[in-house]
Amino acid sequence: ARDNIPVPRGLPILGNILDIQDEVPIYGLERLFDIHGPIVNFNILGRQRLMVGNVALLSEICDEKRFWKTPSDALDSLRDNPDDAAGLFTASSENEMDWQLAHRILTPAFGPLSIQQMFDEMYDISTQMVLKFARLGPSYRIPVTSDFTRLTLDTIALCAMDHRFNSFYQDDLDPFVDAMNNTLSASSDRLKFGSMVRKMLPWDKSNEMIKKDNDYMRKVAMELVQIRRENPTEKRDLLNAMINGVDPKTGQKMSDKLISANMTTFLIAGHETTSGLLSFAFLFLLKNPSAYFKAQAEVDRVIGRGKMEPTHLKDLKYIDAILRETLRLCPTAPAFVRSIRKDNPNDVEELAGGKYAVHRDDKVLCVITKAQRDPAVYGEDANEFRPERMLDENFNKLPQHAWKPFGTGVRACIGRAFAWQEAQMAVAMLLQSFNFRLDDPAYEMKVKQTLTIKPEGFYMRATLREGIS
Ligand code: MNH
Repeated sequence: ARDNIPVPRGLPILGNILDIQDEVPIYGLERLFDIHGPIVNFNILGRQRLMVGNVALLSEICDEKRFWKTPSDALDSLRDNPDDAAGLFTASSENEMDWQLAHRILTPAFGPLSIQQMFDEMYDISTQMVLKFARLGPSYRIPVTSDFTRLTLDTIALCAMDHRFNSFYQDDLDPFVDAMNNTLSASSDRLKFGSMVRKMLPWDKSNEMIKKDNDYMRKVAMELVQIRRENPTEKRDLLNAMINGVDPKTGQKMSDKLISANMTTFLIAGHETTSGLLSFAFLFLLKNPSAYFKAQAEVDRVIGRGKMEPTHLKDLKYIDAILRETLRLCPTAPAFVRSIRKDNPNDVEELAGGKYAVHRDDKVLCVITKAQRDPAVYGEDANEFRPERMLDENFNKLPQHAWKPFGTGVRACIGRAFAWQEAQMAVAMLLQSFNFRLDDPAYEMKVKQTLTIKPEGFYMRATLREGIS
């Protein structure tokens, strides 16, 4: 069964490195699917990897009885120092201490009720963005991903730990963002030939720099924990949930190291992907005027000219569909990795009724940029932006594992409801106040990948709508 999985011919030692070279690493992988089909066994510097790129195979790999998440090599540079605790995102699935404990304490803190209570703080930051666009006016060339990064970073920091980065009042993004971007680019560069060679050179400094950046981020997070310990508050934010939370199963609390590891995780995982989602969503809207007008009409009908309230969120059905369709075509976290569960007694798991085999040591890359364009599920127009297919009545009929931008199973995104509310609010509040247009009408989507993906070189202009002041 293993022989049925295509193995693209590669070079000695280097393997398939050259096959996947692309400015956007994920495109390199997609090319291999186009040549070899929905499952490929490729090799990078002697390390074998399987990858799947259609819904049928993805659904099997998402089976929680047989497989589970395994942190990918690409996350190595993000991984916490070995003597530190691991954040939820990078912890291995059998890590009883770090993942299980933090997961049990944090799950209610990310539940629907807690997220609703964050409405006012999210509104505060969104308003800062609206005021910025209004005051700078149509002559301001909005650097879309930077301004959405200001929004999402400030929002997670305020909601998670009552900290204000005040990014909308500064030209340069916070040094924390620089440190984070450096480690994210370094992770994604691991697939690039040039950087692989560079890393082997004795004078290479990249590992030292990653360590420096990681240490800086950890230091910022540790300070925030200490400040809170010295100045306790009643605020119901994530930091207090971690400091005061008691694990219902073991009665244990989270250590400061574990709290700060997760604080860093939230700051990173909590803004990069959502900012990419909003950027792609606005690009799709500006490229698809009929979707744009429907979304604006929905905002006018549901919210009107007054202040947005929490009760409006559930009625923004078309905006939900836009966000879902955006994450289908441009899942900002484009892949995840799974392997056979440790407690699964089978050393081989068969796929497609015995046609293929996954072995105990295999890591399987689930490439959702590809699977979420599977014509068998989404039809011949799978590559087109068509929010209607994501309206509730259609979305609820999709196969269970056809749409996985938030990952799957117990290791799925804990921040999904948070990200959703934040994105709904940003889209609604912006469409309520402004008419947008592309700065350069000829701009075509160019993707930049630093582990996550976002559009590059995308600028827009905002004009206040009539009757808004
Ligand atoms: Mn998030 C896990 C995508 C927003 C915090 N997130 C994941 C995974 C995906 C993902 C995919 C699973 C990765 C894997 O299997 O290896 N996350 C997103 C997307 C958005 C997003 C597309 C926004 C859009 N995530 C957020 C926000 C937060 C957050 C906002 C925090 C406030 N995500 C996490 C954490 C995990 C995670 C923490 C790890 C959960 C776990 O393993 O238990």
